[in-house]
Amino acid sequence: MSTERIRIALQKSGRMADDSLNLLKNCGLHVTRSRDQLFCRIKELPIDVLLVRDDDIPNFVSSGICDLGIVGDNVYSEMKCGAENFSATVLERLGFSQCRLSIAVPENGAINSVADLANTTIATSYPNLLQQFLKANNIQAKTLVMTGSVEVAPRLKIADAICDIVASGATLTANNLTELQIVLQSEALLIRPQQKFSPEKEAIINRLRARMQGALRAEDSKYVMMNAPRVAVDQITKLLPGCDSPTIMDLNKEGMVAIHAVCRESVFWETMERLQAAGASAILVLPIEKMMA
Ligand code: PRT
Ligand code: ZN
Repeated sequence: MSTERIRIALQKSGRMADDSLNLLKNCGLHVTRSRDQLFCRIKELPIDVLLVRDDDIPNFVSSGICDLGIVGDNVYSEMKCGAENFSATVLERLGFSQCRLSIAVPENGAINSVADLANTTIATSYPNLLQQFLKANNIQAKTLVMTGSVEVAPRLKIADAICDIVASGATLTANNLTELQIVLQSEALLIRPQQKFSPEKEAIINRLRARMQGALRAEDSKYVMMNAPRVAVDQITKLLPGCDSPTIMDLNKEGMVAIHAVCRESVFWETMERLQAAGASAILVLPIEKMMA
């Protein structure tokens, strides 16, 4: 019997922890853990989970301590940008933990464009990505590295601008800052080392990856059912988001059909209103639990 197992690094606690474990759960993998446990076994597939701080994940994967990792693009790209001999690559973009790394400046201040950043001081926890951005834009500016509370730097007059993670923008507003420029759009990534593993390990990784793709696809997809006059089928098909061939079945009523379709994008209330206006009735939108291509 094979003894090969793969090891995946996930954030132990924090903004990505629950969504990462949830993704594994949606892949049919259950991680049982007690508080403070750093290492867990998964029963369903030969996979072990290492729970660590997110900052450690890119290096753990790059150096081969772990075979896979789930980490924010912001953390991954910052490490990749700064480290020599960094060998972790992106296997899959996972869609959750969306945020952006942005340069922000005081509202109604002297900095109104990227060019105005010349000769300023910018506070950030992302010095490598910031320097890369400044270099690409031919701007000389000083970087002040801070590990937290970056948003208070302009108020303390220790920096003119900041380069930090923004999600809703509420933190910027609360600190009288306004977003000037997006440096990186971020989301959770599944990463792996560049070098190939044994065929056995590659097979486990491929299985997990296929399940993740299926789980992510199912999350965005909906099963839509409705009744409609047969003459409206073409128009209704065009209105269904991310769907090319619905199933059409005759109803026990002259000229009427049932339409069933898998929509690979969100179905909003506006879409349902348009379907109704096109003649559809009894419109049902159902979640899809699992999907395999
Ligand atoms: O302990 P550990 O080192 O593992 O975690 P951490 O404290 O370094 O990171 P954590 O848990 O805060 O975030 C993990 C990852 O979630 C980040 O690396 C991002 O990829 C992603 N993420 C998504 C965010 C946010 N949204 C977010 N809003 N990371 C940080 N923030 C912070 C941001 O720093 C700023 O202070 O939230 C504030 C801005 O939020 P808004 O909504 O006010 O704009
Ligand atoms: Zn961290």
